[in-house]
Amino acid sequence: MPQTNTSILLTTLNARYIHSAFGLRYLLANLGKLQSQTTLKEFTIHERPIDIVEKILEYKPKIVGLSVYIWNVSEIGETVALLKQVAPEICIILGGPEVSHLPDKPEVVDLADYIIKGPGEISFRKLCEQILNEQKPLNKVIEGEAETLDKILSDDAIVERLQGEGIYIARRTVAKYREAMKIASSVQRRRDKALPV
Ligand code: B12
Repeated sequence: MPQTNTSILLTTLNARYIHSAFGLRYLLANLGKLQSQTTLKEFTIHERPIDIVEKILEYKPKIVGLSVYIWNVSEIGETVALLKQVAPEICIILGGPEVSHLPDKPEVVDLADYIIKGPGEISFRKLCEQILNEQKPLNKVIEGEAETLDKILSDDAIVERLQGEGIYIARRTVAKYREAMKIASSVQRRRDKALPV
């Protein structure tokens, strides 16, 4: 039975059932508080669009996020066209390499509500929060924000991030593992970065 509290459904059509979509898992891992109302469901390009749409509708999602790659672009186009016919109120967000290099855009882009180009981890969460809070952005194409690698997180910040995902651990536990991995404190790491090379 599909999970009933699914506001967001993350999905794609893999080329074979043995493949799994890593990109969707990255998005799910970065959804923070929205994770509990999100379901990840994968299909393959060998299933009929009508069957896929029927299964998607069973979740009653408000938002459907689809990963578009070269191997599924036409099947996703058929699926989205059908989904928009039967449930136009569902907000369709597309991402993935095949929709990241506009203006060389596939037809499915015209059917979708939003396109996130490039990395989706931060931008997908922000867009879902806006849509669910009835503050839909006006621009359809959103440039994906990249998580900067030079962002130095303190132990407290790591505790907070994990709490957002429902994992409760003490700051001293984070410190213990950080030290065991021979990673310096955030203060020291910031100092090291500030030093001229
Ligand atoms: C691992 C991998 C595979 C694996 C697994 C694929 C799978 N289904 O997961 C295997 C080996 C099976 C594979 C095979 C093929 N692959 Co491949 N593969 C990759 C590789 C190296 C990494 C993909 C990955 O996991 N990246 C990490 C994730 C996190 O990144 P991502 O998928 O791009 O997702 C991010 C964004 O795109 C975006 N995003 C993704 N989905 C969504 C959805 C929404 C709603 C939003 C908002 C954002 C979003 O956010 C994600 C996080 O930032 C990439 C190259 C690369 N460096 O990315 C090529 C790549 C995806 N493969 C490619 C190709 C062409 C193929 C093949 C067709 C090759 C062939 N000729 O056989 C086959 C067929 C795939 C299949 N499913 O049958 C191309 C796709 C080009 C395109 N325009 O779609 C890529 C980009 C390589 C390239 N530069 O040409 N591949």
